[in-house]
Amino acid sequence: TENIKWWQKAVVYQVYPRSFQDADGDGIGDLKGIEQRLDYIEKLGADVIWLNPIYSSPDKDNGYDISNYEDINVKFGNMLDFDRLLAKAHDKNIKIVMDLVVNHTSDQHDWFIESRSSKDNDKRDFYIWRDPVNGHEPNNWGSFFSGPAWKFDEKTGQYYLHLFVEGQPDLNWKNSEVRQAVFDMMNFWVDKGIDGFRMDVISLISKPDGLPDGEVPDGGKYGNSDKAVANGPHVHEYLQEMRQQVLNRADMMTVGEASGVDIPNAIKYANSDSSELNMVFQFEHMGLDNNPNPALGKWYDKKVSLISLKENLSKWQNELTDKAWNSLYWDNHDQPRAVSRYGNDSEEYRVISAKMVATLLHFMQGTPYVYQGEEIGMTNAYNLQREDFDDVEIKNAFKYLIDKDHLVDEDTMLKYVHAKGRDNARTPMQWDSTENAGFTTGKPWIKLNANFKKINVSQALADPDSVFYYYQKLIKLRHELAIITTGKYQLLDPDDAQIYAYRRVGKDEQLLVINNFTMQTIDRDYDVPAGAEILISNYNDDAGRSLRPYEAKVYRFA
Ligand code: ISL
Repeated sequence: TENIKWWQKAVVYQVYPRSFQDADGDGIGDLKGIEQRLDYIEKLGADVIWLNPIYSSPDKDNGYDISNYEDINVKFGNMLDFDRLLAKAHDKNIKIVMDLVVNHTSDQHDWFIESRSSKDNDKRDFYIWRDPVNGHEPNNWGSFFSGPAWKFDEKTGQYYLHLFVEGQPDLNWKNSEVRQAVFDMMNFWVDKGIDGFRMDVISLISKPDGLPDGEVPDGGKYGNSDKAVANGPHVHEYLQEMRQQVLNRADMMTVGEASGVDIPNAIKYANSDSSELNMVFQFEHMGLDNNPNPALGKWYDKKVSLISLKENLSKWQNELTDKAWNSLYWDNHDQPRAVSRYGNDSEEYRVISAKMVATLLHFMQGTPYVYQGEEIGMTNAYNLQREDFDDVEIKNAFKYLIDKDHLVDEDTMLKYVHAKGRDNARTPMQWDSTENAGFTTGKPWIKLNANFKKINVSQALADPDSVFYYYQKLIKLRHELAIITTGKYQLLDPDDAQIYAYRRVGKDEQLLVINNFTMQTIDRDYDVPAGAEILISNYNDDAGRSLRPYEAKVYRFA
């Protein structure tokens, strides 16, 4: 246990500033609002806050298009507000991890404004410019958010690459001046005393030589740029350089968002030899409930099969053991709500199944991430209609998949968006049952989930059986019991399609974690030794071998 790093025992709470708490009444969450709610995060027991981007941005992709890395988005406040938030969080022993978005900038960033001004500008090579090929795009890559990944720029007659929206041109990491500029900017934040970085799509920064076409999925129009670009030829080299020039300057926590990462690459990114990052967000379990038609990608509304989920999560647990470190997450600002996706958000089962889903994740090995509202069992926002959505991914999906490419009809698409759309996670935090859920006194930037009168923080804090207190207990257990950090993971019954059970095995004790994924009562015998203690459970009594709907329990024994 001596070798355990602080971030291996930590639980991270993700704050999406736009939707957390508005202090100035403009309908948009802000830094002062987060400061007002620090007591709440402290009460939950989280060690670290990860802040989604708060930098200057035209907000073409909610802050993931940054126009000035060293300034704060005016909607969120200013640098003094940030400094105060950081100091107040540190007073409470809460660390702050910043989002780092350096695969691309905004097209309004000075670097890009210069770069696009002429072919011989100093900054031309900061981005990825190519001549047209036979009058069209340089290759067949599609943008992550529908449509082509190239934009033609009239002024200089070349295309620039944007893996995300047009307003997010990709930086050219091959250029050492780009890397130096990014490292200098990171050091500006390190010098302020922040505690780490969550690195946006860091697996995509090194583009393959020659930018070869991607594979076009059946029925699709564009080549898969994710597969073509992920874990590119120099990515590990660049991250090692970053480690040397920036990350080693302080005791920080780093997590790379690693779209398209596989196990061998994860072992490099998150190796325990401290050469690159501490951990990555892998995406495989997020893709298990994709549409069987690859041209529709994530847009689908069927639940994941428990067997495939087990197989995948167990692979990550087992193969990283003693080599690298896992992050653990069910949801974030890009994913639907955990209880809606993996549990059951009906009135009858919401609370119990939210606790089950939490139990399953929080006893695994890795650093758990809790996305704002998950800890009170917030659900997907089924009341939002096509005209209510704000997210550019959803808007583009309607535009391309229905209106242009006719791959799906509008009603079906709306069902898919209610199941998978990013705005499910982005509706305002539900603090209480007053107007706008206590989020703002103004007009909220996005519609609230209609269920806020029932599902909110003030209700949760008043109810000892709430999802909130269950998360509080899970976090406390992780802090207290080393086995949750160090125990060896062992999956039980991989072919059981209803129950997800596993052990964590330590030197002189073990944990047995049992989760009923269904609304049926199911009988199972796990040979629990007499005298085993129940560490935590989402029912108030124990029915032994009989597992009730969404029952979760954890036994501890020698
Ligand atoms: O959101 C996704 C699927 O719905 C992902 O494909 C997502 O685009 C990918 O994980 C990258 O996400 C990150 O970078 C994007 C930004 O829009 C996301 O919010 C961010 O988490 C571009 O910066």
